[in-house]
Amino acid sequence: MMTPRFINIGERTNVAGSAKFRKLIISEDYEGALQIARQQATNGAQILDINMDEGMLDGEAAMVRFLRMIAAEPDISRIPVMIDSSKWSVIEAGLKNVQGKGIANSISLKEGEAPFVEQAELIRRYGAAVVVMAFDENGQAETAARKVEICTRGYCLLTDQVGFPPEDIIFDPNIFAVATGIEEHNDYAVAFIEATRRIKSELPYAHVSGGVSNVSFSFRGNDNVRSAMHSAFLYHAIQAGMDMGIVNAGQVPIYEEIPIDLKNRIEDVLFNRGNDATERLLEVAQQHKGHFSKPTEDNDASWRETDVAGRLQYALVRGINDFVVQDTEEARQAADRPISVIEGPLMAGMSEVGDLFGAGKMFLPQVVKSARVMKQAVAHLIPFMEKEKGSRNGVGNKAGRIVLATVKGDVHDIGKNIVSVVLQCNNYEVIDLGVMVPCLDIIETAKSEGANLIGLSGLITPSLEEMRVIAREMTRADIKVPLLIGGATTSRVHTAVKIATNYTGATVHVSDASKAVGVVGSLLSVDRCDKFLAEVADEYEEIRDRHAKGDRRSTRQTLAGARANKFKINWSDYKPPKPNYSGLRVFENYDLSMLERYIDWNPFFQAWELAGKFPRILDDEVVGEAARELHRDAQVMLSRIIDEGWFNARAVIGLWPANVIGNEDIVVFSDHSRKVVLATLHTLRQQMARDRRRANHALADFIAPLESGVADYVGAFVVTTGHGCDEAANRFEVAHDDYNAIMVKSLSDRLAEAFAEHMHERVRKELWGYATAESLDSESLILEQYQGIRPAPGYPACPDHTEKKTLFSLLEAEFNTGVTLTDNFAMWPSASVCGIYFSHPESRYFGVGKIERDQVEDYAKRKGIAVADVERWLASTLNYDRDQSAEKAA
Ligand code: B12
Repeated sequence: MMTPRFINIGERTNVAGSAKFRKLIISEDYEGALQIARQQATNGAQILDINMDEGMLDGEAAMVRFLRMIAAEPDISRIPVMIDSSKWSVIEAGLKNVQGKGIANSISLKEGEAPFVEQAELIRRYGAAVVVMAFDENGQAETAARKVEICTRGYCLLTDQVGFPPEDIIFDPNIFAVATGIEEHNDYAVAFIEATRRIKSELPYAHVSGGVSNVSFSFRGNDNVRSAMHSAFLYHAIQAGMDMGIVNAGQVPIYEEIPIDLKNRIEDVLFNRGNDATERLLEVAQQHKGHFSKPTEDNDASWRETDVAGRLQYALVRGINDFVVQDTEEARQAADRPISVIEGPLMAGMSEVGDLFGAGKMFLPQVVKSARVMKQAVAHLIPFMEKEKGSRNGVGNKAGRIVLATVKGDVHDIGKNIVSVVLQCNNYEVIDLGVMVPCLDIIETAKSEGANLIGLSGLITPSLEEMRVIAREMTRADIKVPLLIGGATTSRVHTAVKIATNYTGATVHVSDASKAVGVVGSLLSVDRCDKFLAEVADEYEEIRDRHAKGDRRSTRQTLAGARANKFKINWSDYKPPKPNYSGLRVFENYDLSMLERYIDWNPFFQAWELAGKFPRILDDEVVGEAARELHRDAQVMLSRIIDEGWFNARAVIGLWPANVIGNEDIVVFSDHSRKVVLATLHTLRQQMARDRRRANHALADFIAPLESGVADYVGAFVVTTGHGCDEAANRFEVAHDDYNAIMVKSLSDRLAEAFAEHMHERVRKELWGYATAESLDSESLILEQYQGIRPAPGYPACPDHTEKKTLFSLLEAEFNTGVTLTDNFAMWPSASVCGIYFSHPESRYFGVGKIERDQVEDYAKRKGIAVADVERWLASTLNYDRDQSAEKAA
């Protein structure tokens, strides 16, 4: 039963949640859309959630237009508006246009503290309240402990750092589906309720909200059971303190009126009582209605009965390559010239693919499969076209020529390859120079090939520096074509502040493959280019302005001050566990089947741009079908990789006596006498202004100082599953099968990460042996619910990639694993991970954040290198402009 203090959020004005509202907005029937808002208000919604996140829409414009219309309707504008978007620009546009006090939905710590604080400050300036998702750098919180931990962190930042009124903070600690058949999900409802109870008691004045319908997602198609579940869930969550939620109020039955048998079974599921709770609910649920399943097209061969053009088009849109050569040949024989097959049915099919992708109706894996059909068809036609002396690549008029490269010192290419495929699908010619490409090669190729655009990709932070250098050299070489920047570590801010300022031509950051097509299209369009560039220039100018102001705001304390607030462990009370052996252990041809259970599938789906958490993503209403198919294909390939031993997995693990000297240096000793120093690992300390409740961490804090007399230890590792990967990918590439080439690389990455996870478990349980009794399932491993950490150079806790050099020499890693380091400290082969092991129960991951010049100078002295070198490698970690600082010094 709902108590009066619970606030209903109406969600029908959400294009993602209501097909009717979406249709009205897309067809620009804003009057009709207004009716929906009115109905929501009349039906008792006390807040209106408005969401315009739809591929076909200009989200900002739609949000602004709708908000302005609402403002003129007194019966609607009497209730507050929640501006809901995953895009910050839409939220900001909404905040500027909302009447009265709005609510921004949502921000999170997903990208770390800096953007979180920046966005919160703006929201505060607009006087709005904020919804904070329980989502941080490690993903969405699933357990009560993580939900509370993230919300507490968000709360402290908002109240201490931003000065946000606590009563304007609404936490959304994630309601996830229960009764999915996956054991780990059984606690999701209790976790939410428990987290709500703790948030309400521990974080004064803050509110708790959530999307209630998620909880019953497993019962879609059975509205009776779903709404009974919502009612029961709300009954308990509200008692725990939940203040508001997205609920279809009119459809929630009164708690007391739910038939007792159904209610008991639902509550057993919600509270995870008994192993058979889901089955017992299913028994009743089935009395109401059976499960729906979509008819499969797999066995439907009727499409083979259409004409050849129809078949080619069908195969392209569905990515079916079984008959591609046969059909292309038939089409060729019927056509006047081979090129007509491309310009006719193939291009028609691909433009349908492009439209569907643009409209958010097809997803990346499906598009890459379509591209495979196209490539294989074109490959079949090329010899015939060459006979006719066809144009370059044998294909008719291209929309533009783009040079793509992963920059020098970087080996990552999955993202670049995906962009390349997507651009080719859209009729651009791509000259892909591969990985580790020196600046000069990029410039010379762009010149000699007359490229219309240059695209650079990079994964690790040293690549950011390389991109800046390339931009400068492009200016010097008098190149004028637009420069596109992409890859995991790149950002709009870095592009605007550091790269665009070094290039006289246009520079545009592109966050993912789907956006690449639109950006390239605008840049190469005679009509749209100037307007697009002017918008980018304005936007980047604003970013630079904000960045300059932000720089001044983000005060840091001195290194001495940060050291005084270091993370303190009482060493006199603690005896570090002694490893079962000391020195190196080498593993060759490691059994790949051992690694399968450690795979974290979430980054895999992210790489393919499918949004959602595994395994829920497989049942997702929007991307579920694409995700299932991709997962199925991945399983098939994984079995082949394992059964046929495609990769040679190699690892080296080292465990040594170690202590801290000074404040941040970990000295590694050759043996237990602790007389001979093998190497020193240098760590960096957080310098953000902190109150006493939170320490300024450095990884060295987790190891006993030498003067404590406590015998402590440290470990390190390099693992790789990359040997054999490029060869496997090449086999697919020569068969024009980018889909499987990208698939094999992304699986090799997943196995590398899984290998690191597996070896860490072996270290804890056996090689170091401090957690012999540990027994964790895959989910808990992914959530790192174990003692000890394994930070990797380059990760936020140790941002200095050059430390890999020390690790490699300690581990004799090149010899022991065949992994080498590039000039910029990327590892080759690409699917490799290295890191340091800490065993202390209080050791944890953190981000060093930005550091000041005093620490840089101290660090340079400790490492015995020049300050300028430290500044170069830690460029994106500096809290000051090193160019200005160098000028001052000079
Ligand atoms: C998967 C992953 C890995 C995999 C694979 C990496 C590889 N193949 O090289 C493994 C597990 C092996 C790995 C290892 C490491 N990783 Co890693 N990894 C990631 C992770 C989780 C995802 C990266 C990814 O593959 N994304 C999917 C692809 C498809 O996306 P993408 O490359 O960004 O490309 C898309 C867009 O950016 C864009 N795009 C890309 N290029 C271009 C180019 C143009 C022109 C355009 C228009 C668009 C465009 O379109 C693409 C498609 O949408 C990121 C974190 C993150 N969330 O990004 C960390 C991350 C990249 N890794 C990081 C680090 C530090 C490492 C290691 C150095 C750690 C270590 N010490 O072992 C190693 C280095 C590996 C090496 N070979 O040197 C850091 C880098 C930050 C930094 N400070 O340098 C990150 C950001 C994690 C973090 N938050 O600290 N990693």
